[in-house]
Amino acid sequence: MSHQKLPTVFITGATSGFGQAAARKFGQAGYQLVLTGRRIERLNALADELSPRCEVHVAQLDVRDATQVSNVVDILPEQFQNVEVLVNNAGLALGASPADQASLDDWHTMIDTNVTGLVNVTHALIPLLLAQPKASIINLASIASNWCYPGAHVYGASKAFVAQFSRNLRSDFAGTGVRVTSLEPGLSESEFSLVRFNGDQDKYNQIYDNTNPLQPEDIADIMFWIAEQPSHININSLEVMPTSQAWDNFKVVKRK
Ligand code: NDP
Ligand code: 8X3
Repeated sequence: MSHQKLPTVFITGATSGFGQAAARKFGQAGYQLVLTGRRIERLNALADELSPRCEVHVAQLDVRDATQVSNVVDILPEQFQNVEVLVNNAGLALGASPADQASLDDWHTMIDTNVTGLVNVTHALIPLLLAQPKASIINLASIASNWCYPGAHVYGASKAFVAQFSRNLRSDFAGTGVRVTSLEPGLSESEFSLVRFNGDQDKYNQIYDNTNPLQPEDIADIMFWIAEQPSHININSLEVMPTSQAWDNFKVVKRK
């Protein structure tokens, strides 16, 4: 099959959840894909699935490692250098226990991935994005960027960084073709909650059972809609929850 050469979408964390669904959504529309993540066998399987429809380049990548990130970008085949969409999606939460019971290693891993990793990838790809007449950076923040809940401590703070970084990038890129969006989903069903609770399937079930959560395909559809906006439109931030999720009262703790 001959492919019409469309722009490239660079996706971090394409091995699962939102990133994998985004690969399918953009790939089915014919975009070229650069699929990255640490689990290379999953990337290869996804490339096999999608390559009849689009051109795919896979690269094993741990976003925490700035050298790896710049190597992957430096050796991108020429055909994939027209990066028009960056989906900065790789990320994780580890644990949800109160701060005094949290692991410092987990805190560092969340900051290294959600903050440093996202910054590493963004910095490496800015030159390619700026070279396009129209481009989009879609950063996966969270409702936890905007709202507090017990046990969110470093995860929520790392996503608040993503939201504010997105706004600040907008300031710097005003007047260029590069748009930036902070995408802020709420409860969504993916391996996210298995990772968060160290593979505990019972906790995973408790979180999602009877909630009708967002699905990765819902988020991928939204990413695609953001990227496909006419070039004069920038979606600054987009917060989305399942209908079954909403805010609750502030708590007031009575003196004993
Ligand atoms: P998943 O756990 O399904 O996917 C996470 C992806 O991130 C995987 O592909 C994983 O790939 C990748 N990843 C994790 N660490 C690294 C790393 N160090 N280097 C490279 N890739 C990494 O979760 P979701 O799809 O649900 O989450 C995607 C993003 O959306 C995350 O940033 C998450 O915080 C955010 N989010 C999730 C919500 C939810 O409720 N699910 C809601 C709001 C935001 P691999 O392990 O192969 O490297
Ligand atoms: C993931 C959504 O509500 O678990 O970012 O923080 S939440």
